[in-house]
Amino acid sequence: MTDLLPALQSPAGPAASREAVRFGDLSLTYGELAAASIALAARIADAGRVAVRATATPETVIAVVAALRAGVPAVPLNPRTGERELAHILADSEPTAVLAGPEDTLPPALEKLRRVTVDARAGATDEVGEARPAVHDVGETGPEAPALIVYTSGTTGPPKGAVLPRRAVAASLDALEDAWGWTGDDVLVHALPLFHVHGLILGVLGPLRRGGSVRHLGKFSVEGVARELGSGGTMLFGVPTMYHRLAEVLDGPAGTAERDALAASLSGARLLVSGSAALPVHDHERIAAATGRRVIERYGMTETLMNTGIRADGVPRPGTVGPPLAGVELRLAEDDGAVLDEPGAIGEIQVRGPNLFTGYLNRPDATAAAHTADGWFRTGDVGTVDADGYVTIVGRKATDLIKSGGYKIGAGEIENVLLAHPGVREVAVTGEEDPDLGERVVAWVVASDPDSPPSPEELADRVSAELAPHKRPRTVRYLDALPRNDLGKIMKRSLRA
Ligand code: MCA
Ligand code: AMP
Repeated sequence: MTDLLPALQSPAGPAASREAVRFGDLSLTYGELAAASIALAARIADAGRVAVRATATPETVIAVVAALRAGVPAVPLNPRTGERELAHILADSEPTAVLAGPEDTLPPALEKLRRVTVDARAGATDEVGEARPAVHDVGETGPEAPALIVYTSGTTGPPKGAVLPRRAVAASLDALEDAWGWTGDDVLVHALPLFHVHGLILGVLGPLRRGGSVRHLGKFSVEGVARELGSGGTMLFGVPTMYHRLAEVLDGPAGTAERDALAASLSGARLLVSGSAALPVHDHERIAAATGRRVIERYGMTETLMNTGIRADGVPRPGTVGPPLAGVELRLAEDDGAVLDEPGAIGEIQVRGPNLFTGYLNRPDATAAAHTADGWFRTGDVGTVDADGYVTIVGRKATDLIKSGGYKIGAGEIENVLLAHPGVREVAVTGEEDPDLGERVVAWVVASDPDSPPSPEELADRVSAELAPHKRPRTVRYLDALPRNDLGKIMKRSLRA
């Protein structure tokens, strides 16, 4: 445990009485979290791999910390994952148990696994270490041992499990400590889901590694951000959609209580950080104008954790994601693999460093395809590097990846679900610009019976039930035929136009 979360080594450590996590009225001190995770680790020590139903609750934090403590890789699951996607993730990752809160009702696919109910009070009244043996680092806990397996969408096919070793988690969080002067005195505020890198690794393990604390809002709200930053929060993490919603309120008339409270709380924060997608310069400027504070961006990926970031003591430059973080090597390359080093060149961003994953679970083909022959990871993002090392992301190589609300969504997975609907003859899914979500999922549908096409709601519900609600098409457009080239390939770019 000392390798990743030293402050949680023992329930009686120096930080025992300090608040570690807070979700609404529920909070855990370091002592309570250490005790509960020690008790849980003992119950899962023999599990090869565990699934964690990653609700925004203290139980999820206990479950993940216990898995790290036991050296058992954890697979965080979106509690709203639909049947098809869940079946894929379970078949692929083969967990032997599912860790869930006492109140959780499990979907049938998870009911088949051994359920381990997380008890937030476990260990609290026990003589920990006497009533039952305390578990410290019983499983595989070397630097290359897998800590987490996080599923991420690709252009085609079902999501792939990115295997994240303990070394990558430690390296990336320490590089952020260096860039942001992140300490145990920081109180992080966020409302990010706990089944992705941003919310779980940066947003929970980040503060715990520093011995600081995190206040999770449960569900994003402008009022919640203002309240928590106005009462001790020092840092805010969010996706651009969240900052856009803050900017919308800040842009309103001064003198309203909501707007002024928000402006005051943001002005007082030490660090406002955006990531997972590009924050439009317009929103950067609106927030700066109302608060005098600059949001800083960092650039990462599930497979690489964090690659670049504006430093707390650096020059914030809206529209850029800052220089590479400590330990990260970054270069630009052409399609043919030629490395670009002339100033102003635009190419694919490739990275190398201790922050990288070890590969996709069960997918050596995809792992190999994602790397160059000389061992660099191909991000698929296209960017430039300024003379002073600042990176700007200008686009993405794949047209079939959509970033909506900061979630990566593959067009192919949605097309496969919609094509299985009897009312759909042909379909193409694209991303379209959206002021709130960045991009919104759009389905272009050729109905089997043009006189009675399936409704947009029916198609959205189908995708929500099979994949996840955030993957549902927000817009459905009906066509008589899809535009195809001479080879019969759908011309998505002309759909977008
Ligand atoms: C509406 N809803 C439906 C349907 N229609 N549910 C099921 N079926 C339908 N047909 C419900 C939803 O369930 C939800 O219910 C409500 O409507 C709105 O949901 P949603 O559309 O998801 O909310 P939103 O307002 O559009 O969400 C915006 C958001 C969200 C809060 C910004 O997109 C978000 O949390 N994004 C974070 C993504 C993220 O963390 N990405 C990190 C990965 P209810 O109201 O009950 O909720 S990237 C990463 O990790 C890398 C490393 C990086 O760089 O960070
Ligand atoms: P994911 O695969 O869900 O982890 O998302 C990773 C992708 O999010 C990256 O490859 C980028 O395309 C995008 N991304 C993350 N942070 C930023 C940022 N600050 N600006 C622009 N794009 C970003």
